[in-house]
Amino acid sequence: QEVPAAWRTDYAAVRHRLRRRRRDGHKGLYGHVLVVGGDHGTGGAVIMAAGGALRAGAGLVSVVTRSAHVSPLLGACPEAMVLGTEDVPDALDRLLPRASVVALGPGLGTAAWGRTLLRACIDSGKPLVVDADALNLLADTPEALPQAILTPHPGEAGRLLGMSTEAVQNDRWHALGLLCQRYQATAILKGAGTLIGGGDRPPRVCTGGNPGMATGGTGDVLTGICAGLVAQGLTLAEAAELAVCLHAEAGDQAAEHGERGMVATDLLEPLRALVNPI
Ligand code: NPW
Ligand code: AMP
Ligand code: MG
Repeated sequence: QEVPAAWRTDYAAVRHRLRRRRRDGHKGLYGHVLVVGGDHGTGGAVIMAAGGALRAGAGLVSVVTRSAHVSPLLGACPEAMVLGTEDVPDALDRLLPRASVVALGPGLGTAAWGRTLLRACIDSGKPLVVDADALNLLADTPEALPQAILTPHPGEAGRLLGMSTEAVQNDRWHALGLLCQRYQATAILKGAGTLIGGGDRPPRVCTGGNPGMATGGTGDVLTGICAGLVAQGLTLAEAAELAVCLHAEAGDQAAEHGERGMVATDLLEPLRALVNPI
């Protein structure tokens, strides 16, 4: 499909938006990301989202997850604060008021545990980055989420729109428009040539990224980056575009060592330099 040049975006086009930090900056200035997810079997997803948020420059990152995942998470990511829902039943009530933004969905599952957490996060009125199983739950009972960035891959987009993955892929621009319209949200339609829409701005297509990124967890890292940028004060639409471009460029730098065998956490190291352009 022919795309106007002005709709194309990549890291080179958006890096100027990453200003240097002020000399007297402190962690309270850079926002608090709350990551919510990690049901049994998918605890790694919250570790990767927390890593993405920290590497994007969030001032503080907290996680609410299953208690079984608290120790492994702290081992992998000691910078994060974490509460387990079995140890601390009011974990979410304690952390939500302190959050600037919630990264909701990585590994959340679609059972009652995840559904209850999803409802509380939506009802909090906080800005949300809605991904993975939170999208699958939202697809069951759609509602408008004007304070949210939705980050579906084509399979999740199909569930959100009540159409097949193939139908989404056959007209990705149309699917993007439907996502923004139906959910009144900012939307990122992932995949080769990720699309970004919403927020009264023209849509964008990111020309970066590579098939090395087709590996479990890269989407969870993107969710963390989006939330980390919202925490630092970007609008949802600005954060969505910048996060997609940073993520794709990190993927391209990681792929310099080879696409096959790349893993999601390989994106975290290059991100460090990318969020600090000179
Ligand atoms: P198909 O087969 O073509 O119809 P699911 P998930 C489609 C967590 N994770 N182009 C494709 O559909 C997540 O956070 C935890 C075209 C594919 O089969 C979630 O909570 C990890 N189609 C949960 O697991 C690491 C595409 O979607 C289907 C496409 C389930 O998430 C992994 C798969 O999607 C994972 O992140 C594309 N570019 N991309 C961990 N270590 O803890 C996707 N599809 O069924 O929604 O499952 O994405 O794996
Ligand atoms: P998820 O399926 O949620 O783990 O997300 C996968 C991430 O990797 C998304 O950001 C995709 O855009 C990206 N990705 C996967 N495959 C490709 C590809 N072939 N080219 C560019 N990006 C890709
Ligand atoms: Mg995903």
